Amino acid sequence: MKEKLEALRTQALAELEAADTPKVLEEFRIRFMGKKGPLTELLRGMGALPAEERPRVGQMVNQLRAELETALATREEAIQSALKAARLKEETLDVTMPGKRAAAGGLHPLNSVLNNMIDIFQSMGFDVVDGPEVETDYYNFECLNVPKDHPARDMQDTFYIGENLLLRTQTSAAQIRTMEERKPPIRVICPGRVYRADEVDATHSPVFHQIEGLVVDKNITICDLKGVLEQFAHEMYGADTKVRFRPSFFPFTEPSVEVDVSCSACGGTGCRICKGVGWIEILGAGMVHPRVLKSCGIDPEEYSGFAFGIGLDRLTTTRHKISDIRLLFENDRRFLDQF
Ligand code: 2NM
Repeated sequence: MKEKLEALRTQALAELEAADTPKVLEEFRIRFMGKKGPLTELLRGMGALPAEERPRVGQMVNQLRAELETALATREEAIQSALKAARLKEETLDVTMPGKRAAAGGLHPLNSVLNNMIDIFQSMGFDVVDGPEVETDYYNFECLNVPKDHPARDMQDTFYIGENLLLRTQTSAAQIRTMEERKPPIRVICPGRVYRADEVDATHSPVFHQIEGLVVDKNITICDLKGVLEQFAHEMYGADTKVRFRPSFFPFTEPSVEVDVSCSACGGTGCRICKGVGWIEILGAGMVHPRVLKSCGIDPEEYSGFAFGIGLDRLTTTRHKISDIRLLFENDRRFLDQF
């Protein structure tokens, strides 16, 4: 009997030693200490023993049970503290690690060039005005002296939304409204998105950007136009940039001009960027047609004015050496992050 107990003790202690998870430990408890375990069985089998041996054997069994219970508790504690240590190690936070920096956004290249232009015109006393992108035929064409049969009004050039509604093809409408609302002197620029039903390629997009400007006052002449636009070109492209005015035609101005600057890439000798001519066209302008002034309630006998329109997109692509205008509209972070 004593040997049997001794063997049981050795086996139990060995199993306890090997137990390394709470689950294995619980299995051990049920198997050895439970109602169907060997200890209970031994006590139950004591009836077969001679009466004088029973107290001693009972004592030995109870002693073993007590010993195993202590060993079990000790083992349980050891397993729990090992688990806790492992968890603490895993959850360790190294507060000295460098942090992850949040990426700061930047201005879209169109906006940085636009801001640059706005600064230049504001320093010459221009206000910035705004207008809707959906316009009426009246504000987009009629009021600007664009005749009914003018090719610009063709469905193929203009996105019509309805009989009289369209996506503006220029920002002039905002200036017309300004003339209707304010008394001269007027000095405004109007930057914004405009739309034309162009075929899309590397240099054409159906949506692009314009800044149009307007000055109306007494005694405004083409000399004011030249002075303002030369100043703009010099601030935009550098003081030694040459500027030339070529006669042109627009229905809303008379006379009309187109303005070129000497190519900043080659200095005017001719290169790939200026297609060998040494000049780059940057804007169209002219003296506001008397009929346009009259349509807006301004007396052309008392006042005169000049207006201009500058394309923002080509200016941005040449300044940043961007090869394809479509890149400006795709909002690909790999492209935008370069600015
Ligand atoms: C251009 C060229 C010439 C222009 C005219 C007007 C308005 F509203 F005053 F009549 N705004 N902008 C104008 C004149 C625009 O773009 C190439």
